[in-house]
Amino acid sequence: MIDGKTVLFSGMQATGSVLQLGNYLGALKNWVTLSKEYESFFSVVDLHSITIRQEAAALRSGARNILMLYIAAGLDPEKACIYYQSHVPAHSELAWILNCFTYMGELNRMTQFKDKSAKHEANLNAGLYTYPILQAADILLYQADLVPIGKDQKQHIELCRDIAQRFNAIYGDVFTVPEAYFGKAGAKIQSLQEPEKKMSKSDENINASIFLMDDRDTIIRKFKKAVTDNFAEIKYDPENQPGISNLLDIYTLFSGKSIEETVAHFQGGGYGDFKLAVGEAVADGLKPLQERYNELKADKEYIDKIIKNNAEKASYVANKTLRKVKKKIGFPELIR
Ligand code: ATP
Ligand code: LTN
Repeated sequence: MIDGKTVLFSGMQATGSVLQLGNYLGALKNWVTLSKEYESFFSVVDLHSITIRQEAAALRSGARNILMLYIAAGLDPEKACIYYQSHVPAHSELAWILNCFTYMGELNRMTQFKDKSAKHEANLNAGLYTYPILQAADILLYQADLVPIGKDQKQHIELCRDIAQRFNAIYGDVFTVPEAYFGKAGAKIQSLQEPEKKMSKSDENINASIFLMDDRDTIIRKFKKAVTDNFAEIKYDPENQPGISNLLDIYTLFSGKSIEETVAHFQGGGYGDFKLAVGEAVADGLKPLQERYNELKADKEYIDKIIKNNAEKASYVANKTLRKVKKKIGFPELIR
């Protein structure tokens, strides 16, 4: 809570230059809805991105693209504070402090670390390991009540809650203990090529993910190629038919129809027709976002102004929490 207002915080990594459909359906779409009701902070978490090696120019342009996609998806940057994590040094400072309130046993249990370290064996850096502590700092700095995310981030929010509660137990009520928020559907969109694993920006197989700026033909082609099964029945059964069930999830999120209605509608038809319908629904659904993005891209001055103003707004709130934390811990006060 800040000044009696419920606070929302979330972020996405600037890995790659564009978001994928799971980022949108699992997180961004819910941010847009929730931000109308809450005091909101949405960060492009570029400090998190460097846990995987990034090329400088690509990181810089990718981070800006993602910030513009937040706005193109419908967030109002005058209301919601959209900013770069690296513009607010308080994130790194609080992360260090929370490092000293987190146990290695807790970090050892993090499944994202296990997955990412298997993928990046040649660069097993300490940042990858302590990544969830920086994430906890992000959330706690803004006294967030609610963190809208996809299912894969559940464990990180639980750790954040444990760290907050541990700190509060020692120093009093310093941090709001946040809750995770998952949408009713879309919290886990699967890869189109390996439907037993989640869709991800950094998948090497470009056919596995729909990127938000893919053009209509590309979207339809990727859905046509989507891996399904041999049952020849359109049925919602994520356990046995993960590919078809994923397509049903995606279709319902764009068409507004229920799973039952959709299954009834496509019953008896082939997978080909259904895949084409999903592709068309997604292409139509992403069109307004794509148009808005292209407009924003042309308006450098407007985006620069947002970046500047929001870095100040975020810093103000974050520094307030950081000062309180430092005082409680017993660091000597600044003499002015
Ligand atoms: P990377 O491939 O670099 O790990 P990512 O695509 O997995 O990236 P993140 O930046 O880690 O995306 O996640 C941003 C937000 O999107 C988080 O809230 C995360 O839970 C959500 N998210 C990511 N992938 C999916 C998915 N497949 N389904 C639903 N939500 C997702
Ligand atoms: N780890 C998250 C990104 C992230 C985040 C956050 C999400 C960093 N800090 C704070 C919510 C709140 C991910 O999606 N990989």
